[in-house]
This record gives sequence, structure tokens and C-alpha cells, in this order.
Amino acid sequence: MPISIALAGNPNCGKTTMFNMLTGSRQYVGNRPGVTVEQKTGQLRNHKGVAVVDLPGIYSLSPYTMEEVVARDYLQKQHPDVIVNLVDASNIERNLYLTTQLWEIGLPVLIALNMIDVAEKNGDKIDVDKLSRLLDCEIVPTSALHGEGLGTLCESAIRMAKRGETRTHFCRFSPLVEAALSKIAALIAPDAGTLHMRYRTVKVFERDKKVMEDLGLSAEKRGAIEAIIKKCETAYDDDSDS
Ligand code: BGO
Repeated sequence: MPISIALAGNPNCGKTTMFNMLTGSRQYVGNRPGVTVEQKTGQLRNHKGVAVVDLPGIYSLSPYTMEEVVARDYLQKQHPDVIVNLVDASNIERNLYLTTQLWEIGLPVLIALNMIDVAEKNGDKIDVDKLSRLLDCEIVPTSALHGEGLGTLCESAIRMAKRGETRTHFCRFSPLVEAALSKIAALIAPDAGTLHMRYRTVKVFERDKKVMEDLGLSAEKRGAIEAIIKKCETAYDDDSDS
């Protein structure tokens, strides 16, 4: 059975370098302002039937940039078997924001803790096992530039793709917001099915136009959802997306 692996991560986390290493391609590495935003596909070297897709660099799955729109459309519509989320080992905290959003999409996620050589050179000691336990997510340290950890990464990605295990627990918001999300989830469930449920619920709470359009919600449901969101916004005196 063919397997697809999607590489996702912040800009400059080493996705193109890893894509080239994994597939033997020669995509241009480095900043490329102004080029067409698209995902690139290649075959995983020495693994027949395994495709690797390099998604545009993104900071979140909000629809604010072309990169974000392309990446999230791909994840929602093409359903890769596993997402390899590149996290820059020298900038973990900032990179993990995207990770929390990728979990919500509801596909298996494997973290490649890339640029581990840079972190080591900086004198950082990362307890990968502990981080993996804390995040409850498999993590493989890699250096795409030096080709380190890529064998283990591919084995883990293929194993996870075959198992198809997805996350069922997510980062929790305040009880008030979680209560609002539960109500929204109940309202959209008949239109959304079970796929990407947490992601869709959070995005509807953020009034994400594209996700709401895709769900094709009735005017009555939209009204009920708006009332739920407004109530939270009034309680916090803040916008739902923040
Ligand atoms: C330049 N380790 C190290 N040390 N560097 C890495 C690693 C790694 O594991 N992975 C990637 N890089 P992209 P996105 C560069 O281009 O793949 C480096 O945006 C330079 N270029 O070599 O493009 C990689 O696709 C001049 O570095 O990332 C690249 O995610 C001087 O990280 C950069 C120094 O990689 C971004 C670096 C003209």
C-alpha cells in the first residue's frame, strides 16, 4: 500500500534540506522570497511506494498567508499517512506552537528534532526521552544537513503511517472555552463527521471563514455558534482567535 509522509514546520527549520536528503532531489535550500507557494513531492530513497511531500514553511494553521492556506489544504484534503513535524532544536518553544495545531488536525505526527547539531554546538543538552514523555509524542533527533538520524526517522514514520494512530488528547484551554468548544463540536458534528474534529472545532471558534464554508453550516447553526463565541468574548473581553 502506498504511504505518504508530509514534512511540516516553520520556515528555515530545514525542511528542504531534509526533503533533498530523503528523496535525492536538489531543491534550492535557503530563503526564496517571491517564489510560487506549492508543495513538492518526491519518492523516499530505497523505499518503494513511499512518497515524501515538502509543505511550505508555516508558523500556524491559520489562513493568513498563502503558505498556511496551501499547507492546511493539503493536510485536510490529501490526508497524508503521517506528518513529520520538523522542530528546530535550537528554538523548540516557538516551533511547538505549530506542533499543537498539527496534533489537532488528527493525523499521526512524528517530531523530527532537527538541527540537533546546532543545539549541541550551542551547548544545549536536550533530554529527548523526557521531552517525548512530556509531549506524549515520538521524537527523533536529526541533523538534515549532516544526514544524521534520518534512517531512524524514516523507520518511525513508516511504522506510524502503517499503524495510523492519531492523538485523542489535545492542549486544553480554560474550562469556559472548553465548554464553548464542546457545544460547537456538538453543533458541527453532523456536518463534520469525525475527521479533523478538534481542528475544525477550534477553527470555527476562531470564526475561520474557510473552515465554516467547507462545513456548509445552516444559518441557524451559524447563529447559535456566533452566540457561543460572543459569550466567551464578553467573559474574557477579548477576541476568540487570540
Ligand atoms: C542555508 N543542521 C544545520 N547545521 N543546518 C541545517 C540543518 C541541520 O540539521 N538543516 C537545515 N540546515 P532549509 P526550510 C545557509 O541555506 O532546508 C540549514 O525553509 C546558507 N544559505 O542548510 O532551506 C540549511 O526549507 C548560508 O542553510 O529550511 C539552510 O525549512 C549560510 O538551515 C537553512 C548558512 O534550511 C534552512 C546557512 C545560503
